[in-house]
Amino acid sequence: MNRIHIVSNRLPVSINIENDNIELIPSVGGLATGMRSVYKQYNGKWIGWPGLPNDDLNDELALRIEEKLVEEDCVSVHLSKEEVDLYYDGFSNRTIWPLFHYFAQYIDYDPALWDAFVSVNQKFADKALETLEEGDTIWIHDYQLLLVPEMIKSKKPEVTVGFFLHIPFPSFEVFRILPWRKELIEGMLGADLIGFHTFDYQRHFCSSVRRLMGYEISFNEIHIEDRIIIVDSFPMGIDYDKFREASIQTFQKPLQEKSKLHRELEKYFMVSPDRKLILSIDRLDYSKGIPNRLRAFSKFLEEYPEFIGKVTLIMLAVPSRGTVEHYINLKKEVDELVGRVNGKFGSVNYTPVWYFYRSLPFENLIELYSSCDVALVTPVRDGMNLVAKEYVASRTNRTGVMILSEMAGVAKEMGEAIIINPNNIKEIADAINQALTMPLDEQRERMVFLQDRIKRYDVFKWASEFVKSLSKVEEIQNSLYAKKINSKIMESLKSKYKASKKRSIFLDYDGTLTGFKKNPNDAKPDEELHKILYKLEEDPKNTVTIISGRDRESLEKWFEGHKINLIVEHGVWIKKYQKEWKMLSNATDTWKPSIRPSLESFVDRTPGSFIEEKNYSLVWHFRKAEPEQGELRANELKDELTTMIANHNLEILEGNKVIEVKSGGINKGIAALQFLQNQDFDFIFAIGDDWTDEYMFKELPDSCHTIKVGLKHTAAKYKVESVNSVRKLLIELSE
Ligand code: GDG
Repeated sequence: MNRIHIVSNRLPVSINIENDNIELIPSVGGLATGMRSVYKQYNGKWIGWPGLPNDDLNDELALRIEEKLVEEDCVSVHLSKEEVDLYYDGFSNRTIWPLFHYFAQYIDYDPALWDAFVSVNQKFADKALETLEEGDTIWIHDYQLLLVPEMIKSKKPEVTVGFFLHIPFPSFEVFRILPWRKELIEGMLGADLIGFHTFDYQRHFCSSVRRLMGYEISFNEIHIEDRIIIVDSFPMGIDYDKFREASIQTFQKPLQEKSKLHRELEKYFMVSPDRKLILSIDRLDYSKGIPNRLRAFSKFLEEYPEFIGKVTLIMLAVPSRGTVEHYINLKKEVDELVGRVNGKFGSVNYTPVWYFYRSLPFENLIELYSSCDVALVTPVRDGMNLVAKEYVASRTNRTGVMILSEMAGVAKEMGEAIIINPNNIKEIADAINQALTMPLDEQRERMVFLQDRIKRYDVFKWASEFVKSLSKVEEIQNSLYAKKINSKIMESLKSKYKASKKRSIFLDYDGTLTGFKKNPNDAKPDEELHKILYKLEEDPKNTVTIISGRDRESLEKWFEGHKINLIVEHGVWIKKYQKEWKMLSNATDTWKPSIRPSLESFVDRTPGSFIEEKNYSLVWHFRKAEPEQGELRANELKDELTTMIANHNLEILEGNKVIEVKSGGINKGIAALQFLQNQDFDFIFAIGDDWTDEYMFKELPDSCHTIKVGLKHTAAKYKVESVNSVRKLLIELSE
């Protein structure tokens, strides 16, 4: 694999300017650690905002900062104060953040924020585009940059694009609230690989893609006109060894080297050996469930008074987004709750909650992790939650109990924790009691499992798994493109076309000559298509045949005046130019009364679906049905029909959002062969998009030019991407 670049809102360094001296301080967060290993190893650049609005810098200073960043292989995206305000504090944190964390009541719908989000995303994309070279791969991170994948893909389709979302992806019922929902999905779909922390987020995303865009999704592949996108889950890990080693060192430090906090913690335990500490660490964010945690702790002291005076909750709340109203209110609420618990249960010698509203150095964090008996992690929504993993990694003596919200992504990997519903105060209170009274053996048993898993799938493994999948996606794309018609193939096709004297041209209709419509009767040929076909037909060497699953009536009406043959109902009927309709097979319709009631019951149970009746087939259409229900019912119907058709000579065809039951013994392949019988065509061309056309591709002799529309696996010789490419190809041939 060639270079891999990273794009994220912030660069992995912060800039400190003191006495005109510029210092770059590397970030120690999980993302920075994991990604540093990737972009360094693959000689890439990291594109992001350096964290200082450019209004604060004069030109000379800005230039010197830039030089420093270049040394670190960082490319900075410059943002003004106003841009940061509208794009970051604004649309990212006032609109997307509450929406994706199910806080619909907090969403800001201001269109000015959206406009800024689009233009700043474009700035990131432009910087990335300047950096990208042929063969490069790019990995974009998180909810601030949801539009960047498409902005890159549309300009440089050959670049492999990865995207990872660090926060939850909400259910469609919540996501649909947003006026710009479609734009966000389109933005993300610019990526070739889209990663989430959990399968649930992945499934919610796929559901939104299905419902908003109508794209076909099979397993974890999204099929769009000319591309396949892989969606998968990659639960992010931590730098396990760093936490473990730091924890070991903490215990080995001589007294005089211990921090003030550490000495305080040791003093706390010295008063009485049965004293216990509970730890809570988060950014002060409404998604983290801090008020409920305090309520639950209060309830615990109320219900289990024997612990009053013996248990302290250490609560570290790191200031965050302090200018946003909901965060200001949250801070007030938390302050009040802490005051209330301490007022109610505290005494001269006992403070139930030690509350720190600040960020602490890493060393202190480790001291807290390794000294506290219980970790209380109770977010109401959390993409992953790395604090839970860091606590586990720091428990070098393998004791300690984790109480964990089922709403955190990390709960999926931590079955050995005590799992709670963060809105159930009583349940959390009981869980605290269970944790504090858990025998050491049981603690160790649980901790061993937790540690093994988190050690194995650490942040480096997470990053390398994503990178591995990126190169796999690249391979899949390459194999899909392998048969794509390029200029060389086109030239050869054209010269064979020119050199030939008698040509047969088979054209499928829906999905080939024209796109799919919600209502099949709306798919009439447009002006452009008429012109293309007239041009083909006017060449006396050409015999043009539309070969389709449609019924006789619409095609006959639509192509009146064309010098064209029609083969319809998948080969049951044929109408040669200026001749009458003739049956190609001995199809019957006597079976219809026994099959129709079954289809009707599916129509009744599946709003939006309907039956189309052809002479020798019945078709159940579900394009207009709710997509997931449609797919589900289609599978049910296929099952049901399979047992029903046993006594009739019938076939079930699965087309694009349709299930068709038809008289057996005929298909497009057999029909095309019958048509060609006893004729001496020296150029046979067949083009179609779905698997009913595959019969044609398989049955026609090897010398024929068979072409699949779309990138799926096929028996055809070549592929083109879309209806548009079909039209271009026909125009080029006939010229
Ligand atoms: C987002 C998603 C997802 C905290 N206080 C201090 C401090 N921290 C460090 C922790 C941990 C990190 O901050 C917090 O990470 P989380 O994962 O818990 O939460 P978010 O910041 O909301 O992160 C989240 C994550 O992205 C990764 O994908 O897990 O769901 O919301 O590493 O150690 N570090 C120091 N002092 C502190 O006071 N030094």
